[in-house]
Amino acid sequence: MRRLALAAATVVLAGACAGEPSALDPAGGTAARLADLWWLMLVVGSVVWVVVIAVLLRAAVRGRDQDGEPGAWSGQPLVVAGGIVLPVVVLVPLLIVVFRVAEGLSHEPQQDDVRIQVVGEQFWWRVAYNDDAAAVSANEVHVPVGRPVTLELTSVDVIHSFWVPNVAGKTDLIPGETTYLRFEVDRPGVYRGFCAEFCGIQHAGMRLVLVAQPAEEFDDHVRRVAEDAGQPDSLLAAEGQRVFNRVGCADCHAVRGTEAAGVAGPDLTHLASRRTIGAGVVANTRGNLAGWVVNPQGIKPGNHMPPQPVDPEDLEALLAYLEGLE
Ligand code: HEC
Ligand SMILES: [Cu+2]
Repeated sequence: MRRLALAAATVVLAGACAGEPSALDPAGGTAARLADLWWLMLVVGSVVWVVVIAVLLRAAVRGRDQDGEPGAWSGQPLVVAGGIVLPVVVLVPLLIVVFRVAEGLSHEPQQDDVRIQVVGEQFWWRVAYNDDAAAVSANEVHVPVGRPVTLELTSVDVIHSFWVPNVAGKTDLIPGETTYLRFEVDRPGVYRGFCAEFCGIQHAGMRLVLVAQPAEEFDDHVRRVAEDAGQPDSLLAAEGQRVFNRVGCADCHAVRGTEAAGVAGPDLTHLASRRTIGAGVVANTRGNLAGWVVNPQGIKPGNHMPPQPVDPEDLEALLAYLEGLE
């Protein structure tokens, strides 16, 4: 009995974990409609379960009637009522509600939407604002609160799926095709997201951060993302820039406004202002950055950045440079 109580308490407590990311803690109308549908299904499913268990228990306790005669609740009437009428009465209204919710979640982009392009790559997200080749970032999607946003999603390798549970449902990113995810966020905040379709060894390490902020802040952000990198602000950082280009980082990474124009990896023009490195795997701190540059395979095994054998002095300079990419 105590064990049962403990198990029940655990389930109840776990249910109270409103900490994000959670599809049951909606940050906007789109997610709220999905959460409502989830609760409705839970309630209906629970009622059906309770009824079935009650009937089962009654049958188990009572057993067969003494006289061997079937009772009123048996045979064909029971099959018709319990097997056909009841499911139709329960499932058809539910189906209608599901269709109506799905219709309300139109994925078709509208004229005035904020448009953001997101490209899935093993194992990170390329992000661009307003179809602008300059306004490119990675692994962090900013959106304004209170305005409809359309994400234009595609992939360059395998199928990925974009999922920020507090904000909207999952949408696949499919090579050679564009899919749309339309949503609105009402509550400013930083929401965590994931790739929700197995895409390779680092699928679980393909995460992202969605930052919902007031419209002016969002506009500022997009303007800043579109800017070129500033000049290195110290001799050490300037040396770091030379190292960056010399040891081959520039073959895979772009720093706009410099000769580095690689496209195999995330754009690093404003790396220092991002919250994470390695697509949400670790926080963007000096220690993590150093660890990542020297041995990205140690932090995220199987990702597509090879280890970089950089001398300690060169690393010092490289870090000064990277940390200056605000
Ligand atoms: C062969 C291509 C390649 C080379 C060379 C390379 N990188 Fe990368 N880099 C990548 C890829 C791919 C990723 C994305 C890995 C992931 O998250 O799955 C990445 C990720 C990063 C990130 C994290 C970015 C973010 O926003 O998450 C940093 C920082 C970085 N690289 C710095 C460097 C530096 C500095 C060098 C040179 C010492 C370098 N890289 C060399 C391909 C490369
Ligand atoms: Cu993926």
